[in-house]
Amino acid sequence: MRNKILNILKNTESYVSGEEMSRTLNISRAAVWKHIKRLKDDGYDILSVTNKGYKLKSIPDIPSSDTIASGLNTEFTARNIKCMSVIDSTNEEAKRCAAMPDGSLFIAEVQSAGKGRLGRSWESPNGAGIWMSLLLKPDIPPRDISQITLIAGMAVCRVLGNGAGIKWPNDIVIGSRKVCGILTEMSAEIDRVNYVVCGIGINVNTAEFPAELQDKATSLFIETGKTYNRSELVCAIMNEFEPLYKLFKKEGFSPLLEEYRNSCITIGREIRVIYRREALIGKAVDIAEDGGLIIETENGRVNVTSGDVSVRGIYGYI
Ligand code: BT5
Repeated sequence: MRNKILNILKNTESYVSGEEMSRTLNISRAAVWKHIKRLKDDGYDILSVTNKGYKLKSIPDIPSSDTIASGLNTEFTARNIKCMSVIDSTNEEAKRCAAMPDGSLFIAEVQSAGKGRLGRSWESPNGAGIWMSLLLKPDIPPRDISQITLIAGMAVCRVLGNGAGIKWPNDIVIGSRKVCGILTEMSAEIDRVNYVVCGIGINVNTAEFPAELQDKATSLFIETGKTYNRSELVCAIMNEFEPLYKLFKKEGFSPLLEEYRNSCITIGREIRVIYRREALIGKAVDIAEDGGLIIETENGRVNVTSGDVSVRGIYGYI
């Protein structure tokens, strides 16, 4: 019921009366008032004016199930949300809760042991960013799972808009600095996926990074001078992710290739990549049908399906 009230308030520019809401939702005016009071207690700034009714002024920045759910238009993505104030890593929590339904979302205000790839750590300061993980149970072969990272990147990139680009496979960058990292993990048998956890970390309102990250990392706040409502961003990303993911499950990565190529800043650049324990140097020329990065090297073209890529001119690689 709270979500329904919130939806009405969000979708009404001016005031909406208690009477109108009680009629629409078929509950008493006292019940409407109680829900409004609870929303206010949770940090929603709601104006109440006699003879006019209620008007939503702002929603709290701390992502909660309510603030996220009220803006979703998904079928199953983020329909179950676990919001936490502190956790080691939302990816770890999603794994511990792997019995929860497909599409469950885990989100935390702060991570005490945020993880990057290959045992690296992910700086996740309190309240400054979006630290979240999606639990997914796709019926696709394990070899295609890495493409979920690409899809999550596309969803984030669409929401962040012009200026943001994807550094293949898992970084979103603005200019030459990283604003978002994605870590996809899975539990699988040889030919069957049990579950996938797609972790997304976005620096949103971070004002300053530790010295070792200052040249490599950026935030939306640093780039634009504005602060952003994290719940709204989470919603928007979930709403973009689901149709991309559904299409991918049905038809594979090919229908998404064109958009991925257009968003990928790696193409056309000199790169260095460690692939199958070998260092390859060359020029990234395209994205393959399977989402791999095609590199033109001295010895011909190579399709790299996973790897740690350094792009000349980005994060200090010169
Ligand atoms: C990644 O790894 O970029 C994946 C990051 C995934 C983070 C999310 S947050 C929610 C979920 N729960 C988790 O525990 N993780 C996921 P990688 O490509 O390995 O990049 C890691 C490197 O990025 C580090 O070694 C640092 O150099 C740099 N780094 C660390 N924290 C950063 C930050 N907040 N912003 C930008 N760069 C950062």
